[in-house]
Parts: sequence; structure tokens; C-alpha cells
Amino acid sequence: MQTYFSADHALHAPSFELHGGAMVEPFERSSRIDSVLERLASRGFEAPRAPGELDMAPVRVVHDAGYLHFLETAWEEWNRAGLSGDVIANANCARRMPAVREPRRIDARAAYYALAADTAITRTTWRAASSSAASAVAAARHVAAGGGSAFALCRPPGHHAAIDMFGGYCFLNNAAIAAATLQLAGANRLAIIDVDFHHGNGTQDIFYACGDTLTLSIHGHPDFAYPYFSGLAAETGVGSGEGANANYPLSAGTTWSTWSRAFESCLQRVRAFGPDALIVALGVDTFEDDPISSFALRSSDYLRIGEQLGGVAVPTVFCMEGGYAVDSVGLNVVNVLEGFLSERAAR
Ligand code: OKP
Ligand code: ZN
Repeated sequence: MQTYFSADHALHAPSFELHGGAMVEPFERSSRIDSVLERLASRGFEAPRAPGELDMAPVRVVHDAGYLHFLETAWEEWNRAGLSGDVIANANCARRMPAVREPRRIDARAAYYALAADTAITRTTWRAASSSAASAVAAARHVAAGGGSAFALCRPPGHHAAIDMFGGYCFLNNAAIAAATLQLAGANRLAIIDVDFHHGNGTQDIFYACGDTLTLSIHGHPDFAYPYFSGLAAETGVGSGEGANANYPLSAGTTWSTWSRAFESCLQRVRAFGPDALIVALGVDTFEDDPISSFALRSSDYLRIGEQLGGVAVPTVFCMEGGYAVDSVGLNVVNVLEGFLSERAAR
């Protein structure tokens, strides 16, 4: 399977993350990617290809224009305003505060566009985020051209990024941008399965009113899991998107026996929907040793995930999302890809 990957991911390296009221080393760090690259190489995968410049056309389909302008210019403006650190929101639009217009001050605009204070924008974050999205575009084009499957080794991740919000370590919604790329190349119906431990709130937001794109997410219940305010099973879509979103919120401690039942239900929905292509938001923070999550999948379970995805038999784009147990991220991700390829080869 062809991997698309940009070394520019390393340009996103904030110096700390606010976690439990303390400043800690960010969990979303560049060594996560090294773990995947090493494992891809040692298991004989094709050498990753660099994606080249990001084509903004599919990005503009997914995200709000004002939001994109903010992402590109936020750090410069923050710096010009004399603010000394990186861009971090210290306010948000909360209950009964009508966010009727984009404010002018850069600190207020950060508050307007942020969904959480867990995500910093540094001087070079835009370059990293756009290179991540470029990998998603390249992988989607590979599949649109008949490649069968491709892996976008995206960093920073994307699934929390909404139409006009960043947070949860995400800036551009790579999986949604892959979907838009496939649609611009002629695909009509798409399915996105999000297996990351956290609810894919951004992807849900982007396609919530869209009946052509089925969005499915298996994740920790918002009672205990980030992002806390979305991901219930009652969220099923609106308007012509009604019925094209499904959430599977599961308990802390979930192991394969429960997780795999939810996954089987997702796969049935995908088959019934009959998409032209499938996009997998591939987070492996469901792993038992993940430092910020609380499911209990084992490394061998990821082989099964891949095999079952391979059984769907539609062109498939994998987009890397979370997974913070750095020593095991590569093994778990590559297990999914190997399981997928072995099932595809058997057909
Ligand atoms: C991104 B992805 C404070 C809690 C914030 C954010 C988790 C984002 C996960 N440290 N945690 O879905 O893997
Ligand atoms: Zn996650």
C-alpha cells in the first residue's frame, strides 16, 4: 500500500500542552510519526511519497473561508499584537453568548475559532497542518485513480477540526478533505469510519446535513471522554443528512468483544449504504496502553480491524488520527494496514 507523508509535520511542535491544570510535554508529538515510519519500513511497505503543495480546492469545500484565513495568519497577527507565546485561546463562546460575528482582536478571534485550549498554533503550524492535509489529498487521488487503497500518514490529526473550529490537536479535517477530493474526482457516495478513541466531532459537523456522506464514529462516551459535548447515539444528522451519521459511544475499559460488535454494525451500515469509496479515520488510541484514553484493545486486535475493513471491498483511504503510546503506535497502525492487505489479497 502506498503511503503519503510529509516531513513538514515536524514544523508543528508546540512547547507544552495544558493538561490537568499543568503544562506538560504535548502528547501529540512528532515521534509518533517516527514510530509509524519505522514500522512501515521494517514490514516492507513501499517508501512513503511526499505529497507536494496542498491544493486548496477540496479544503475550501470543507472549511469556512474566514477560518482558513485565521489559521494561515493567526500566529503572525498574534506576534504583531505583542503577544509573546503561541496562539492559545483563553476564552470560548459558551452558553447564551451569541457568537454573531468574527471579532477583530486576534486573541478574541482565537477564542472564536477554538473549541478547546488544548491546541496551540505556532509560527509554523500552518505549514505542518497544510502538509498533513496534502497527504490526505494525495492518498485520495491515488485511490480515485484506481489505486485501490492508500495511507495518508497525517500529522497533525484532523477529525476534531470542524467547519470553522480547531482543537483536539486538529486544524484541518484531513479525512473530510480526502472525501472532498474524491467527490471532486467524481465519486458520489462516501463513507467515513472513525475508529479513533475520541468522537470525530469535526467530521460529524462537516457532513451533518449531507446525505451523500455516511459518517460513523466509535468512541469513548462523552460522559467521560473528550470532546465531552458530542458523540451521543441520538446525533443522527439533520435535513437530507438525517440517518447518515451514527455514533457508537462505549464505556471506559471497552475491550475487543464489545468494540468489535460496534465495528461490525458500522461495517453493515457501510455495506447497506453502498459507497463509491471508504475513508478510515485511523486512530489507534483505543490501545490498552494509550496514555490519554481508556479503551483496552490489544495490538493483535488491529489486524482484525484491518481484515474486516479489507472485506468491505471498496476503494479505501486511511488517514492517520490519534494514538499516543509512541512505542506501539507504529505496530498498531501497520497491523491495521497489513490485516487490510491480507484480506484484499485473499479475494
Ligand atoms: C485527539 B485525537 C487536555 C485534554 C485534551 C485532547 C485529546 C485530543 C485527542 N490535555 N485532550 O482524537 O486523538
Ligand atoms: Zn483520539
